[in-house]
Amino acid sequence: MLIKNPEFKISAVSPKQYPQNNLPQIVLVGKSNVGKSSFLNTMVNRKNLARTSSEPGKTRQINFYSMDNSFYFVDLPGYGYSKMAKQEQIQVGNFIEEYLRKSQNIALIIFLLDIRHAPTENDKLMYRYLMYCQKPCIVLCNKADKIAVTKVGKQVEDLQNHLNPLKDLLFLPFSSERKIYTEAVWEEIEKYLA
Ligand SMILES: Nc1nc2c(ncn2[C@@H]2O[C@H](COP(=O)(O)OP(=O)(O)OP(=O)(O)O)[C@@H](O)[C@H]2O)c(=O)[nH]1
Ligand SMILES: [Mg+2]
Repeated sequence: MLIKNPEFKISAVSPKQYPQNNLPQIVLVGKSNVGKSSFLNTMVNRKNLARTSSEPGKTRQINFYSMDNSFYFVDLPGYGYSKMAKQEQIQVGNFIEEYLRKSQNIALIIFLLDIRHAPTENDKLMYRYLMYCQKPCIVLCNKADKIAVTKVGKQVEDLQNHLNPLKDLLFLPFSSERKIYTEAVWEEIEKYLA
């Protein structure tokens, strides 16, 4: 899919700030620093639409980006950033939970993992929460450029065995650095927008 006009719309901290229309929302979920904001930039071919940082904890609110006024990408703050003040970690957790519970327009959740590491305790909690929410979900194993191309398939399989042994979710590799897996992800997204 070619997005002609990706636009930042609003940073929300409470449901009354969520866009008040029925456009579908594609939601980015994952631990801090896993590459959610970079994912968005990669998918729309922009360097700085969403702000990214090598320091975890860059995104602290719920950012809505309109894609040609036909759907939104929703960039959630990351969880599990241990250097963030406890109070703020709790607040971020509440934003995420409230959004997932209250938004009426979630078409697909894109759950990002780091391809190099086993899921963290927080990843497992998030996985269980997403299963409980029963919203459509796919899993991206990000930073695939950090491992040998020949190991990518096996690593994706291992992560799925670990988190989703029933194998009822789709797991795909991804890399914002290499930009070679974007087509497969767009194909999936398009299914959920149809
Ligand atoms: N090598 C590599 N680095 C990546 C990839 N995706 C993201 N990064 C880097 O990882 C760091 C974090 O990326 P962000 O996109 O800011 O991560 P985030 O998930 O939005 O983080 P929070 O906003 O803190 O939740 C940045 O330094 C990115 O350049 C990738 O696919 N490969
Ligand atoms: Mg971010």
